[in-house]
Amino acid sequence: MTIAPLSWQELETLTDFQLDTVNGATNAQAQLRLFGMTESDVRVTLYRDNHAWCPYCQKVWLWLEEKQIPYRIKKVTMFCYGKKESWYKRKVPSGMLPALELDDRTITESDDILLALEQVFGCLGWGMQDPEVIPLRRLERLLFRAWCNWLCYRSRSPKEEQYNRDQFTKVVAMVEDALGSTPGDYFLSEFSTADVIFTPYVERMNASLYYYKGYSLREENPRLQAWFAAMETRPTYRGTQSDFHTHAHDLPPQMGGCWENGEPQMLINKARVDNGPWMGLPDVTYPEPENSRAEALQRVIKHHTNIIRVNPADNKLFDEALRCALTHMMTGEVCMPPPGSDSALRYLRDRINVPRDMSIYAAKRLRESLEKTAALVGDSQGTPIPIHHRRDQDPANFVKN
Ligand SMILES: N[C@@H](CCC(=O)N[C@@H](CS)C(=O)NCC(=O)O)C(=O)O
Repeated sequence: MTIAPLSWQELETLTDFQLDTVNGATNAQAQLRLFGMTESDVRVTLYRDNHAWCPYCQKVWLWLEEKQIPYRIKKVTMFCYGKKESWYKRKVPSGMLPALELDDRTITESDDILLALEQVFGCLGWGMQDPEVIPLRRLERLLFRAWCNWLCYRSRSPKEEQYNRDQFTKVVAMVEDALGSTPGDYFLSEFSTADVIFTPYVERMNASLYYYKGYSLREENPRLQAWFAAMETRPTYRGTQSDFHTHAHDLPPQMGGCWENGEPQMLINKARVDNGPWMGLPDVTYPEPENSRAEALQRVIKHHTNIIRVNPADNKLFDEALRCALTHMMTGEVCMPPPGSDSALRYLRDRINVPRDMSIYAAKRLRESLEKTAALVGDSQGTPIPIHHRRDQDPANFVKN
């Protein structure tokens, strides 16, 4: 059966999704986090990037959420997707992120930020300078360099590609040993700073190597698999967690390029991350929450005017097509979009960002409905996602009118 698209007003009645950004679970939309305290308790401001793409910002963000330190969030544009705010350059002339204000001090460099926070608020389990944590911090940097060498430089031969892969998997074996050397699934016997330090890049390695190299970090390494699963039990991590699609396309401009190896498994993985099905990808394993569709719907309704305005298609055509995709997502019924709207629907499918726009399962459900709806009228793709910059995501274009 096919049905007519619901109006925006009708769609609104289908979601009761609500998020208390200030005192509720960790989320990417908050500008203030109080954890039940009051604004007068706030001593910290975190400056992080608009899109939650900056790994060093995620490290500080996760730490503050775990320690439940009340803080403000000010979002700043990264060079790769727009113009750095002049007020931020006056504060931090290099424009680098993250930065943190603690009382009247401005601190940059994520490690220095964590050290300063530890001095005032205490450590998160074992601290940055603990003899147990220092070798793990070194191991994380070793893993980071091996990942960069494999992903971010074009191999001149299959032999070199294999060498870089072997160098990376050798360090992964050391990470597996480190994880196995203490009881439990975390780096030390309890969750600690060490896990926070590993989180941002291990998440990006899992995504990028799956997509560009056909290598599934999480599935091929049992202790990392268990570590990811343990991390995903934490609402703090779930709130900062991104997905394969977001990272596969946010990393190239940040890293100066990510090189595909063209192997059969890589091509299969890439097609799946770009075109679906997104359910079942090894970017998340905790069960899907019941309200994932309601969350996606609420987020689109909130921003639909801008979403329609920035889409390259005619506004009226895309308004109807988008309502068709949302109607399908909420009712399961087929809702035929107007002819010629396939590329517009896929343009949006390719630009949903996790966790900036919504959480991981909500994004998967929305992508799925956009793709199914687009496929009813054609196979045209949206304007390709740029790889040298991401000015298609410039926040200046999304300012509320
Ligand atoms: N060592 C620094 C590295 C910070 C860093 O590289 N930040 C990048 C983003 S991930 C940045 O601010 N780049 C400038 C920009 O992209 O606008 C730290 O640990 O904080």
